Amino acid sequence: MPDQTYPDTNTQWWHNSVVYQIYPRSFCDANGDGIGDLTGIIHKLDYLQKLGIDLIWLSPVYKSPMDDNGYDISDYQDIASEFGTLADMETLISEAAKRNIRILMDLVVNHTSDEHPWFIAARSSRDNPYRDYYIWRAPLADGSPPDDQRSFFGGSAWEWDPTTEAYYYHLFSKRQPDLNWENPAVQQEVHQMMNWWLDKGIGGFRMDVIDLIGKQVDQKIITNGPRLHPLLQDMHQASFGSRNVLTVGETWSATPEIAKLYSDPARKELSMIFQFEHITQTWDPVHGKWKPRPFDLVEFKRIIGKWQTELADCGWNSLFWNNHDLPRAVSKYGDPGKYRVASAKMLATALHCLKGTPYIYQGEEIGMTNVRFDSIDDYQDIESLNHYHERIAAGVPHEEMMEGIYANGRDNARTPMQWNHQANAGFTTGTPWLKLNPNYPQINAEAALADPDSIFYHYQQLIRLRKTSALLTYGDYQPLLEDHPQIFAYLRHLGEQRLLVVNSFSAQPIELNLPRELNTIKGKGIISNYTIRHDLENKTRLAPYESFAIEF
Ligand code: TEU
Ligand code: CA
Repeated sequence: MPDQTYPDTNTQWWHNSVVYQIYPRSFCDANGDGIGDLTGIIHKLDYLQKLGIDLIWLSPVYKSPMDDNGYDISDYQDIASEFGTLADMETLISEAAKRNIRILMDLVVNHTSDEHPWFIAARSSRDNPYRDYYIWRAPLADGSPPDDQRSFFGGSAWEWDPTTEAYYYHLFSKRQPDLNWENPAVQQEVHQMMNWWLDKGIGGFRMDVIDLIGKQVDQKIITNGPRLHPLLQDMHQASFGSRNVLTVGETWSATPEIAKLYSDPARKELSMIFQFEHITQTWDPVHGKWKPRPFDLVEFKRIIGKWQTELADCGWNSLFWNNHDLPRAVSKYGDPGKYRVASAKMLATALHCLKGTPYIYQGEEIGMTNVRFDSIDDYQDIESLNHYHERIAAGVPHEEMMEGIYANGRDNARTPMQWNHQANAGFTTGTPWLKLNPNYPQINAEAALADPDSIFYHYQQLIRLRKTSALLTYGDYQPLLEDHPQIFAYLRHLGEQRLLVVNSFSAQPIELNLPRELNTIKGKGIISNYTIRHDLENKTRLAPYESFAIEF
């Protein structure tokens, strides 16, 4: 048998990279105004280097009125004053590079802010040259909006502009008007802007709601519109295609078939996408995230297994439990209480041993948890607030809506990063823009760094393994115990090498009944959240949230 370590075609530098997402507003505040900033991030680069990550996905830091915390951009080529200056951004890029860390910029081009000069010009008169940068439609005869399309943040997707007597289209807040991607001038502006950032030495882009840019508004085709893939191919060709960077699209609507369209290298579109099937399976089919369904591990395994298998030979997976829009992984899928540490490590192993590029969301590496503020006034997220008011007005009881926000509200992920046990967790010396999770005296980075058994060092170990193991990067995925409601187990194969990965999602000890030939394996344990196992003999009982991987 030939020694088949690395498949020799289509290997990319980002195949064994690990990405860390920073939500700048909540990461580290260096100047005491209560808002995280670029200097704060620079101060924490040594921490990230210690963790071992390769890239930082930086949520937007561009100039913005902050209607949606920076996902509403008024100047793509400048930095919001609360985050710092362009010079700070250049320092961040170069200081990160010294530590072998690259920066992924968040590319938010489905929409701009209503304060972007393009939109200010566009709304000034119907014949302004920028008019066609956005999507305008006449009212119906009775003055009402052209159709019944809804914004993701609640209310109509159409906003009346009294000056020019027309409606403009916005899939998010009315302060986030959608760009008209059918206009070649818009495409060129975006390509130029991307090249301007690429020339600064960034490592690539995370592309916000990129599956929306091919939309056909009048036909109500919003996701996966007919122009989507041609637009991405044009973008590839006109900007990042020659730069050897990582690109990842946020695509809530992707199926594995669609994911291959984006990430088949031969098609010259993106490196990979974020798919959300495993996320939306925990949402209510009608009421969405505000009416959570219990987590179903069997369904989850079916979904993840499908993605692993379908993209095995074509395309590439991204792997994530959470981000700035989603609840904290340990609260959603593990146990934020008694077994917080064990379950956070288990979740890390379960994800990081899959095939794909793993993404860690800030605070995940220390097991930060969801938050429950008593008053709706303590929440800041525009999505939670808009939907709260809309649904309360429609008769939903306050308590019911709060349960939805506790489970899935975006501020769960946005409470400030917990650095130490001191005032405001060391996040700021001022008044934080969003209240902290009161558990920071127990859960913080300083405590994690001081404890060799912490979740932090478990992540560090997983990241190191990915750097050295071709099996982890390229091995095939084979599911085990597919119908087991509490165990997520699988094999990875590469040539003669195999990896067995076992993860218990149970707070009780449970029996592990693997196929008989696996019970007798002898190998090398590479990671565990209890005592390391090199074999299974006489030890088929799993401790609460036990998780391990054995190479054999
Ligand atoms: O998110 C896209 C998006 O669709 C989310 O708003 C999602 O609908 C919601 O959180 C889940 O119900 C991206 C960004 O990640 C998000 O932060 C922005 O608010 C949004 O786009 C608009 O730019
Ligand atoms: Ca600040």
